[in-house]
Amino acid sequence: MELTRRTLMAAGGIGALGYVGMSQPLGNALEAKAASELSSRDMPVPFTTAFQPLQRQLPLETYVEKGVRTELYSVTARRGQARILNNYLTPVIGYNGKVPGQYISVERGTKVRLRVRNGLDLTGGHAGHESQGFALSTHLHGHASLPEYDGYADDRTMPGYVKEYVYENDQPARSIWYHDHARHITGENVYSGLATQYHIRDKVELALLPQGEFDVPLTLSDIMFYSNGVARYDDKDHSGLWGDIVLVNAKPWPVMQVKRRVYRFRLLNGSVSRSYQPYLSNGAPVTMVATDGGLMPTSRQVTRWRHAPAERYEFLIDFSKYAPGTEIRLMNASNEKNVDFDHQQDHGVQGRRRPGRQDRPDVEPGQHPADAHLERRHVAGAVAEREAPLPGAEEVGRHQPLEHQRDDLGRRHRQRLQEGARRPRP
Ligand SMILES: [Cu+2]
Repeated sequence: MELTRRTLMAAGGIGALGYVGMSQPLGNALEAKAASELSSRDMPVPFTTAFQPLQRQLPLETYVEKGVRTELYSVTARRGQARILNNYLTPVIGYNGKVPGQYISVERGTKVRLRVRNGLDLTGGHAGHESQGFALSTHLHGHASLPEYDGYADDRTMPGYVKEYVYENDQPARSIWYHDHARHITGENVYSGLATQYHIRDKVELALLPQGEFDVPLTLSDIMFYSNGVARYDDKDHSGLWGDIVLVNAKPWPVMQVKRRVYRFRLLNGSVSRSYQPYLSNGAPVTMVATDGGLMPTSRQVTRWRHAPAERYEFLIDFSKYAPGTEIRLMNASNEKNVDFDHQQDHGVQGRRRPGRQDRPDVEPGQHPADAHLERRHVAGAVAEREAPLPGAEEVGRHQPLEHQRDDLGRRHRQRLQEGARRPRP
């Protein structure tokens, strides 16, 4: 169905409060375009797909372990299908087979045990690595992980095995994410769907920023398809991959309805190569409140920012000041080298309000952007080195078959660790 601009707007008004999507301005196209082979009938039409909120994963168990509150999570990396296009189900590989994956949200100081099972194939695998099967390694990007839980590219978990990662979450509130990190195939595994958000909460953030349904995780990615709806991976011999369809939470250029109040967005760029320069279509600034390192010392009004792969930004948009029915798009003014995009329509995040409802602004005290001056943080009490108990070296990173899992890694000994070893890896 061909939608004209006018009918698109009308269609968007049904149930939608906002449009979420990204756009590319016309520019000099690169020589080698990596484009979908979808027919125009199957090609997604911007602003016709409903926004899909990320679902939160709940812990299997919560208990106290040596005085520390601990949550146990378990995910299995396996094949599944995702409804990305209207006319096809796309095969994906996701945590629990889901794309987008469910995110984890944990309070600062709560320990997380994350069991990642490899439920993928013993044979087959990605192009060029068939003999290895689908190896996995999980990296919690932005977390100060101990080395044995950091997801080094060669710390592989093979099909049929599980590795339990232990995360202390001893950092101030921030939006981080976990994704596959296996050697040579990180890009392909992330592209296939093995990536999702992970939030550390704390009291400072709780007092300042919107929560619950007004705290919205957005994961950006780009993708291209074969004509049958199967995702196509073409990184031009590891030089990069630029899909011609931009997804937000695995939906192409979706539409999100918003209420007349302040929202908090946690925007992760989960694209393999593409960076973005987001800005709002009406020229208004967003109130930037957090970056990869968590809350900024003070909020900033920002009209445009550069957003590279793997980076996270948290920002507030106050929709209370707009009349019902207003559309605001999140646009992309990326640079020319990053434009390799065949569908140059005006794609964007739009905030649209349902006409005739919610006449009064719905802004809660302490959540208005003007109040969002955040606590200045000090690097006080940092020490050069510390002592930390570690599993015995022979146990570290050992993979345990599914049927032989043990909660206790066994003998422990004390080992001096340089504080620097606890820094998160990029
Ligand atoms: Cu990463």
